[in-house]
Amino acid sequence: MEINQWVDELFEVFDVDKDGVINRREFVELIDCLLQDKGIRMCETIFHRFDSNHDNSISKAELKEMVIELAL
Ligand SMILES: [Ca+2]
Ligand SMILES: [Ca+2]
Repeated sequence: MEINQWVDELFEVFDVDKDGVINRREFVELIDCLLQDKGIRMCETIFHRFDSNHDNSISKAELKEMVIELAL
């Protein structure tokens, strides 16, 4: 998935009030989703996005990629 498309999807999901920006409350939800296994669809998407070798787990290297890419 191309990065801008990925960002668009993240934004679409987490800009809950659709005001075009991610506020702190929305950001907390985003990070909450990214960092916890809540089983919602977006988490699945995130998981598959960063499980580069598709072994159904996130290795330290893959997590590093995620942190770099998402600038966490
Ligand atoms: Ca918003
Ligand atoms: Ca993996």
